[in-house]
Amino acid sequence: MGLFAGKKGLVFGIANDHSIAWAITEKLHAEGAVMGFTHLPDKDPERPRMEHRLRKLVEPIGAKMIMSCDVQKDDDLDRVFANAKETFGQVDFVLHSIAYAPMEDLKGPTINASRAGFGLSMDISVYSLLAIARRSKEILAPGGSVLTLTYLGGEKVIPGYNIMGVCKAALESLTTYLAFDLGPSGFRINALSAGPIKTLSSSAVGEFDTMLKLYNGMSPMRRNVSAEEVGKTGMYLLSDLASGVTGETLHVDAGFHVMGAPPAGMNLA
Ligand code: 0WD
Repeated sequence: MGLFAGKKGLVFGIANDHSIAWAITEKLHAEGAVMGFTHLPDKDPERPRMEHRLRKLVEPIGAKMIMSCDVQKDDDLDRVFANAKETFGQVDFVLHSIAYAPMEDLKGPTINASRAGFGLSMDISVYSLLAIARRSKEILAPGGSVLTLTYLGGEKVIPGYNIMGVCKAALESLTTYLAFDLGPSGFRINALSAGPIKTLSSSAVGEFDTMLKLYNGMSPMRRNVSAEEVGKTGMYLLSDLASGVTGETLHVDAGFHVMGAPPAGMNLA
C-alpha cells in the first residue's frame, strides 16, 4: 500500500510537465494520492492554453478537480476551497508552488525595483501562501500538511534572483509563523528549497545556465539535483513520514547551500 493510499490533496502551480509541482504530483500519485488542481486563468477564453496543458497532465492520473485560480483574487481562492470541500470533504495536504515577479522588476538591479512590481511580487509569491494556508486550515484532515517551494536566493545574494530573493526570504519567514499558527491544530507547514530546475519560471531568472555549472563544480555532491529528487522530498514532507517536521526549510540542492567558497581546483574561468 502506498504512503498516500486514501489521502487527498490540492495542488497549486502546475504550468506544464517541467513544473516542480508536477514532479511532486507524480510522486504523490505513485503513492496513491488523489488530487485536485488549479491553473492560472487563461487570458483568452477562446484559447484556454493553461487549462489544456494542465488537463493533459492530470486527467490521466485521475484528477478530481481542475479549476482556474488567480491567487491574487480572494473570490477565486474561496471558490477553489469551497469546491475542494464539496469534492473531498477534507484534504490531507496542500501544495503551494507559485511565484511571480514582473520581468522589468526582476531583471534588476534590485535597487531599481518599482513599488508596484515589488508589491505584486510579494502578493503572488508570498501572501498567496498565507491566503492558502488560512483556507486550508478549514478543510485539512487531522495530521494535514502544507508545502511551499523556495530557493537559496532567499538566504544569500544570488545575482539575477533580485526581488524574488527578497520574496523568498519573506516566504521562509512566513512559513515559520504559519507553522506556529497551524501547529496547535496538529497541522504542519514546511518549505522545500530546491536547486535550480529548468522550468517556465526559472527561464525568466538571469544567469540560470551559469548557476547549473556552479552547482556541478561547487556543491558537495558535485552535481545539481533532478526534478525527480525534488519530487521525492516534496512527497516526503507532505507525508506522515514527516509528522514531526514543521516550520522547516529543507534544502534539496546536493548540499550547495553549505558551501562558502569553491573547492580547490574548480575552474573559475
Ligand atoms: O529552479 C527552479 N525552477 C526553482 C523554483 C528553484 C527553487 C524554487 N522554485 C520555486 C519557484 O520560485 C516557485 O515558487 O518553485 C515554485 C514553482 O516554480 P517552477 O516549477 O519553476 O515554475 P512554473 O512551472 O512556471 O510554475 C509556477 C507557476 C506559474 O507558472 P507560469 O510560468 O505560467 O507563471 O506559478 C503559477 C503559474 O502556474 N502562478 C500563479 N498561480 C495562480 N495565481 C500566479 C497567480 N497569480 N502566478 C503564477
